[in-house]
Order: sequence, then C-alpha cells, then structure tokens
Amino acid sequence: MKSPTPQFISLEGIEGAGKSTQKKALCELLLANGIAFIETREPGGTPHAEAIRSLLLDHTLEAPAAKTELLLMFAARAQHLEMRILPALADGLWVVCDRFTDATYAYQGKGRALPLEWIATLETLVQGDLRPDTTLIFDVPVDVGLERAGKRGDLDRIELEDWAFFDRVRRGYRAIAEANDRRVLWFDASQDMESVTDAMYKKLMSRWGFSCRPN
Ligand code: Z5A
Repeated sequence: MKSPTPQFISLEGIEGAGKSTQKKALCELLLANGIAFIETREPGGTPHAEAIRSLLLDHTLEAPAAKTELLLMFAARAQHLEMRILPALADGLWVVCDRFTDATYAYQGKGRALPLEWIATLETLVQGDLRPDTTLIFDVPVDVGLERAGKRGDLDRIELEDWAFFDRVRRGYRAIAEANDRRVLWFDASQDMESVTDAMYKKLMSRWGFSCRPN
C-alpha cells in the first residue's frame, strides 16, 4: 500500500557521491508508481535562495567566515521551506530535495567544526519539528568522490576544500546515519551506477510498498 501522506525525501553525500545521478533514478521510480512530486535542492530552490546559493559558492569573493556560511545556509533554507517545501507538502506533493539540514551538520558542523548545538538551535528556529521522512546517504571514499567531481571540472568554492575536510564531512554523515537508523538509508555508492540504483529501488519499494520499477 502506498504511503498515505506526502513524503519529504532528502539525498546526501560528499561531493561526487552520485546524489544527482540517483535523484534522477528516484524520480523515475516515483513517476512509475503514480506519485506527484517536486524536485528541488539546497542551498537554493527559490529565486531568493538560489541568489544566496550563488553567493555561497562563489570563489571569486572573499571566503565567508564559517558563521556567515552557516547563517546563509539557514537563511536560504528558511526561504525555501516557506515558499516551496511546505506549500508542496500541504498540496499533497512529495518533495525530493538534493541536500537538506544533514548537510549543515556534516559540512558546517564536522567540516568547519562549528558547534552542533548552534546548528540544532537554528534547525528548531527555521524548521520547527519538520525533518525529512526519508534521507538517502550515498557514501564513497573521499578519493573516489573527488575524482568523479574533478572530471566535471569547474569546481565551486566548497568543492575546492581539501581531502581532510571531505573526510570529516564523510564521518559526519556516518554519525548521522548511526543516530537516525529509521530515517536514514545508507548506500555504498562506490559501486557502479546501476548497482547503486538497484539497491536504492529495493529499499525504497519495500519501504513505500511500491510495486512498479521504471522500465
Ligand atoms: N552545502 C553545505 O555546506 N551545507 C548545507 O547545509 C548544504 C550544502 C545544503 C552544493 O551542493 C554545496 O553546498 C556542496 C555542499 C554545500 N558542496 N560541496 N561539496 P551540491 O549538492 O549542489 O554540490 P555537490 O555535492 O558538489 O554535488 P555534486 O558534485 O554534483 O555531487 P553528486 O550530485 O553527488 O554527484 P553526481 O553529479 O551525481 O555525479 C558526479 C559524477 O560522477 C558524474 O560525472 C556522474 O556521472 C559520476 N557518477 C555518479 N555516480 C557514479 C557511480 N556510481 N560510478 C561512477 N561514476 C558515477
């Protein structure tokens, strides 16, 4: 039986983990099962929030202080939630979001070493009780993620961080998965794309009671 309430789904991982690739496959699964949904991303998802994203990822400006980065992430999130995510859920649409607040815990909390209590306070302020219903974390060794992302070229400001930064972020995601085992589904994304998609379909079809796989 399909889940009666619209689901809020987030996808996470270090850069080059394959979130965007698997997000496409996830959307095909939803379509095949007759689910109406919106696709969005963070930071971004509305014109205002996309403007904040441009500021955040611009490597031609001076680097923002870690606190500035944190506050801008939540400023974009407040706008995105109010203008896009909450109205979609209220209309009965599922929401598929490339990154959400787990990224803040992993990148600003673990990567930049900002206190996790600050993030928790901002999370409550901006989101109240709202959390994703399902979070897919795609895990790859840092070398693999950086190599994949490097092939795309044109790296943004955060993508230019070093190996140790992404290793802290990766460990941050591991801690999130361990602390939230009902919400988080963990995938070994170092396998080929088809194998990762197959593992994702198996877990999600069982979780949501879906019967159709995309052709
Ligand atoms: N950020 C933050 O710091 N705090 C926050 O609160 C939030 C975000 C919300 C923008 O995110 C940045 O914002 C991000 C974190 C920060 N910076 N970093 N790093 P983004 O999601 O827009 O950017 P991204 O993480 O850099 O996305 P990405 O590099 O596009 O990664 P991806 O979506 O996971 O990968 P992909 O585009 O699907 O795949 C990358 C390449 O690998 C591509 O050529 C694929 O064809 C290939 N690929 C994918 N899967 C495979 C497999 N399985 N095998 C082989 N090759 C593969």
